[in-house]
Amino acid sequence: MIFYGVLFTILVASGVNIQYYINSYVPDGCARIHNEFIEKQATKFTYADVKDCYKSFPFDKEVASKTIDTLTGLLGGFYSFLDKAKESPQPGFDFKAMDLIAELELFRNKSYTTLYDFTIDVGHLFNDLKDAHTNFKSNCFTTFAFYTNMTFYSVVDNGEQKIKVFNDTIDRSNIDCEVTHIDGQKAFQVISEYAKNSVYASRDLGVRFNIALDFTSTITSFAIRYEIPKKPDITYTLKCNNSNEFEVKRNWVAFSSHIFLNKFIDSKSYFDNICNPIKGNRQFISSNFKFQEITNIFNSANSLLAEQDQSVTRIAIVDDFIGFFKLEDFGVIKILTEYPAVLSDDTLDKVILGFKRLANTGVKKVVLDLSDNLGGYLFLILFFNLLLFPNTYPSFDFDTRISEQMRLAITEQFKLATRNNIFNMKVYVNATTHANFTSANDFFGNNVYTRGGVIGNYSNKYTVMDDILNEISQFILNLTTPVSWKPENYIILTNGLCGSACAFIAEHAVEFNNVTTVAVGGIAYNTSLSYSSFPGGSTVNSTQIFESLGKLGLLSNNLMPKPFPLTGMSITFPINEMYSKINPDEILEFAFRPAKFRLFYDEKNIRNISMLWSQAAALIGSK
Ligand SMILES: *[C@@H]1O[C@H](CO)[C@@H](O)[C@H](O)[C@H]1NC(C)=O
Ligand SMILES: *[C@@H]1O[C@H](CO)[C@@H](O)[C@H](O)[C@H]1NC(C)=O
Ligand SMILES: *[C@@H]1O[C@H](CO)[C@@H](O)[C@H](O)[C@H]1NC(C)=O
Ligand SMILES: *[C@@H]1O[C@H](CO)[C@@H](O)[C@H](O)[C@H]1NC(C)=O
Ligand SMILES: *[C@@H]1O[C@H](CO)[C@@H](O)[C@H](O)[C@H]1NC(C)=O
Ligand SMILES: *[C@@H]1O[C@H](CO)[C@@H](O)[C@H](O)[C@H]1NC(C)=O
Ligand SMILES: *[C@@H]1O[C@H](CO)[C@@H](O)[C@H](O)[C@H]1NC(C)=O
Ligand SMILES: *[C@@H]1O[C@H](CO)[C@@H](O)[C@H](O)[C@H]1NC(C)=O
Ligand SMILES: *[C@@H]1O[C@H](CO)[C@@H](O)[C@H](O)[C@H]1NC(C)=O
Ligand SMILES: *[C@@H]1O[C@H](CO)[C@@H](O)[C@H](O)[C@H]1NC(C)=O
Ligand SMILES: *[C@@H]1O[C@H](CO)[C@@H](O)[C@H](O)[C@H]1NC(C)=O
Ligand SMILES: CC(=O)N[C@H]1CO[C@H](CO)[C@@H](O)[C@@H]1O
Repeated sequence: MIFYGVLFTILVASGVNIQYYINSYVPDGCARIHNEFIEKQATKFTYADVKDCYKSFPFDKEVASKTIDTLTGLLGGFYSFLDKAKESPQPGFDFKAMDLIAELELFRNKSYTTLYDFTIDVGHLFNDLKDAHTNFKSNCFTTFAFYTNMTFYSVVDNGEQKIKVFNDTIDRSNIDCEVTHIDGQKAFQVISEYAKNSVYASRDLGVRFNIALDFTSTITSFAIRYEIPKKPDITYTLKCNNSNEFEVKRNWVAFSSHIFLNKFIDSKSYFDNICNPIKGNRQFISSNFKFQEITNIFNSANSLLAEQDQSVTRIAIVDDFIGFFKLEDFGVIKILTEYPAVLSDDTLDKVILGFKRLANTGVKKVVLDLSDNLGGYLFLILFFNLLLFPNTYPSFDFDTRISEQMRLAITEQFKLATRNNIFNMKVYVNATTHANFTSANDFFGNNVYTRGGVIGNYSNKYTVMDDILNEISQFILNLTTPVSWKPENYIILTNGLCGSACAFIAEHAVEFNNVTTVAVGGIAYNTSLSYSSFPGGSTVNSTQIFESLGKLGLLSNNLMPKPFPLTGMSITFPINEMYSKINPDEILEFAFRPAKFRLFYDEKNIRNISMLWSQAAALIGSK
């Protein structure tokens, strides 16, 4: 099969460079890190070392100004939600409605001491949108992660929400103790504020609260961070076994891996090789990998079950992708990602075999666990939607905001038909007629909508080509008869961190098939919690945009943005919008969709996922 490369995901990448090594001493933070690395093979460093290294690059007004030019050019030209993001949130959502370009313009007059301060401040502006897809990053400041060797969870105890210690690799007797205070403030308050201000991967604050405590995902959490914490240490007040409270003071320790540590000897080489590497000399390493290197925690279907759990039968596992389990009288399908390392006919065969084996056990109820899932290929969305619900159409409708720049790029791509171009709209068809787009104007149409007070042009609605759907359906039919479960036999279980492609699958199950949903965790005093986040649209990064424009000969066109002043900088964002089926004028990214049912974590189900699965399965068929 041809695997359709459109991405619905948030893969954050960072740049590294070729190894080079000169034995000289420079008294700066980056050099101290290098020396520790060489002399002691250290991969853990002090707060002060990393802070001094990161803050060794002075603010440069010229770099800042060019960065703002590139950002406003890219967003103005290609960001699908530029105007939509100016509208205030629907009830249930919490984000800053803003004119992103106007806000960026304000940075031109701001002054900073260091490049770090500028970069982080601009990053925070993007984060205020609370959209995991829309990000500004510099590789310069993602080399280290900060950690205090403690992770947390939250329970609701007699109506009171508490924070507890999930794991403490320094003193295991602290595990399960209540954290009453963090730096003297109520722990629940501190985590909630962190979720509100610093977590950005959901527009739902309750989901952000879950993410703040999440230690399996690659997204910044309270316990594991990429930004320099405000101070070098943190004090937790613990209360264990109803005994007296006591304080544990921990230093933030900064972790990195050999891959990055081999790239520099001092701040100059750090800058040249990580912040601004020479083009062509860049390799990308996903932060997934980085995170695994740092904490050795990873998400694999095999490691979901803490120990050999007698209550669970493993039916089939396609590792790092999907697991099939049977418990009591129900089945569990755990999808970890739609971005498996290998996507081939063989992988899909194995997935289909898992479905078949689970069906053959005779289970009549299925929990579809989509927690901690950050998305992946459009191809796999279609595959899962056709496999699970062969009787409904597998896709939503899309459209694109047609700026002058977008119009030019799509028009040129129609003429030149270059390969692997993000402006290639011939992979889609008219959503009404399912006819191919034969010209750019066919695609553009003449829809005019007012969003955030701005009148804008939007393309005809489009969807996926029937040929692609038929091929996937045929592939499935070649291997199996349609699964026998009906939509009412499923329940979707998530912690709300079911993003992008995952959100697409969940929203499709709900909107097209009435599948019921249950969300776990969140903030207890809020009655509702989203089952998915950032459905967005397909996402691209700035590198892809510049490469695609390059193929069209548009890089030096006056309308188009100029590259970032530092090659380590990049942004990602969605380039199209996805519409609800039930409310055809509603953009899913901005639609608050709470789960029908709600569960909370407790001291047991936080460590024993099969208990959570049983709680979810018990809701199948209930009102
Ligand atoms: C941009 O996206 C491409 C394709 O997914 C990926 O290979 C590349 O690493 C990304 N680059 C950055 C800077 O994120
Ligand atoms: C920046 O400052 C200049 C001069 O002080 C002023 O004219 C301009 O309007 C300011 N720009 C913004 C975006 O605030
Ligand atoms: C706590 O962390 C240690 C060290 O990484 C690990 O061996 C142990 O399994 C973890 N405990 C729990 C309950 O996750
Ligand atoms: C803290 O955690 C890191 C990463 O898991 C580990 O390498 C280190 O040994 C831990 N420190 C202590 C003192 O246990
Ligand atoms: C709390 O009790 C458990 C067992 O009851 C024990 O293992 C643990 O060390 C105790 N924690 C503290 C801090 O006393
Ligand atoms: C998890 O909970 C189930 C159901 O209560 C129980 O049968 C099983 O033994 C538990 N597993 C572990 C590893 O504690
Ligand atoms: C595509 O669909 C729109 C309605 O969404 C319709 O107005 C338009 O004429 C169609 N274009 C073609 C080429 O079929
Ligand atoms: C539409 O385009 C695809 C490939 O771009 C082609 O395979 C298909 O035959 C076309 N369909 C029609 C009806 O022209
Ligand atoms: C919308 O498209 C029309 C026709 O191409 C053009 O004249 C107009 O300026 C566009 N409006 C906006 C807001 O881009
Ligand atoms: C399905 O099977 C038929 C007959 O074996 C084969 O020709 C066709 O290529 C297969 N289709 C897919 C999509 O695998
Ligand atoms: C879903 O449920 C609603 C109301 O309960 C009903 O109107 C609708 O037809 C159902 N849709 C499907 C696809 O079953
Ligand atoms: C869904 C919902 O009710 N969300 C609310 C949860 O609480 C915060 C803060 O009180 C509100 O901002 C949310 O709207």
